Amino acid sequence: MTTSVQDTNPVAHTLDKIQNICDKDVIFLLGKTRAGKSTFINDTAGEHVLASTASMTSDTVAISYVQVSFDDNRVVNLVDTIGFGGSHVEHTRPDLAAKYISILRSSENQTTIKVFLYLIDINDGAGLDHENEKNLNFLAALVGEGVFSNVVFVTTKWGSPADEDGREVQEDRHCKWESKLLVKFPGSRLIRLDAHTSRRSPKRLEADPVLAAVEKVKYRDNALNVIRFALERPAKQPTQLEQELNGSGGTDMTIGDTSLGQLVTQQVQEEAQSLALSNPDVANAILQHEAFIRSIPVNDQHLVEKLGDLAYRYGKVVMEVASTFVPGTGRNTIMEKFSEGVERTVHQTTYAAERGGTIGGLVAAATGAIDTFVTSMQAARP
Ligand SMILES: Nc1nc2c(ncn2[C@@H]2O[C@H](COP(=O)(O)OP(=O)(O)OP(=O)(O)O)[C@@H](O)[C@H]2O)c(=O)[nH]1
Ligand SMILES: [Mg+2]
Repeated sequence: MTTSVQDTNPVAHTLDKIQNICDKDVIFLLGKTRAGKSTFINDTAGEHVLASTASMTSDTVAISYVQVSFDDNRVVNLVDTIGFGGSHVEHTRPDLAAKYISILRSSENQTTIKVFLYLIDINDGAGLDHENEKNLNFLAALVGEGVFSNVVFVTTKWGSPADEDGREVQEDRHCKWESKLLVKFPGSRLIRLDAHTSRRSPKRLEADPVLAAVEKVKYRDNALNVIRFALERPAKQPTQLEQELNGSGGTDMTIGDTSLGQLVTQQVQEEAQSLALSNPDVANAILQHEAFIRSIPVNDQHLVEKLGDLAYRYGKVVMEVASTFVPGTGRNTIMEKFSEGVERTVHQTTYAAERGGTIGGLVAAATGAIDTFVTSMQAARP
């Protein structure tokens, strides 16, 4: 079915509480950083509403949603999440767990999310390596077995059918994912995005507006096919995390008491153990960071602010360790740039918070933190 681009321009809003958006079908997009989540939502919206570039750092720094209408009167809320494995200090697994908790707490036993789309870059040769396994375990602890039938895995970034050799490698990888995922997540489904039409390069599209318009409609159709498929999954059910948070014992829980929190503790401890010999300072920093987050009560009204503060302290330790690899005065330059960046970010955050409230402040804080990290590290270049 070919669909025309919708009339009203969609906008991205930061997602604060899930109950604000579950009057419509909610689709959560998850996956490794650069898997194509934001691009998928932009394609569906027919507009560039979310940041997405080819840069090596993760583009998405806040969990946000975009409302999209299609097929005349169908409306969905698409939630863009922060990719697993992103470079930003607020993207550690404990931070991500805490962010999901702050969004899903107090959903008052409503069933809130229709489908989880988990995007996988078909060119990611790592397959089910340890890192991917950890991400999938995170997904499993978040949704719980009872909701596996509402999980749809989507392979993205398929190449042109004309490139037969390339496609063969991709097909082979798709089969491998299929055999593993359907065993690990019984009841889930695996589908392809764009199995027959590969994307043209952004440069080519920029140079040829006619081709760009044709391609835009095609990308939207490809994404909408996935959405139509997703909406046909069984009726929505509360995730394991929501059941824990909003059940009778939920009010007294800390983040570490949830199943997701427990998994993350275990994952961080393993990570710290493997770093203990080569990098004891970083190992200690990640353990301390996780321990702080684990102890925060799930209903803490200042949860989001606390995460920002912890990310700063954690970022500082990581920056100090990173700077020790830089000889002589370069090290001091990095820490000077870091302090400058933090000061600038605090100013910008206060300014944004006065005008845009907590959400405005958080976005400014996250953006400032990335900028600080990048400018500090660049300062070390000779
Ligand atoms: N060839 C091709 N490139 C894609 C596709 N989807 C996304 N990309 C490119 O992949 C890069 C990353 O895409 P994003 O949509 O930003 O990825 P993301 O999953 O939102 O990443 P984070 O925000 O870091 O978690 C961008 O350069 C996109 O243009 C696709 O289907 N095909
Ligand atoms: Mg993104």
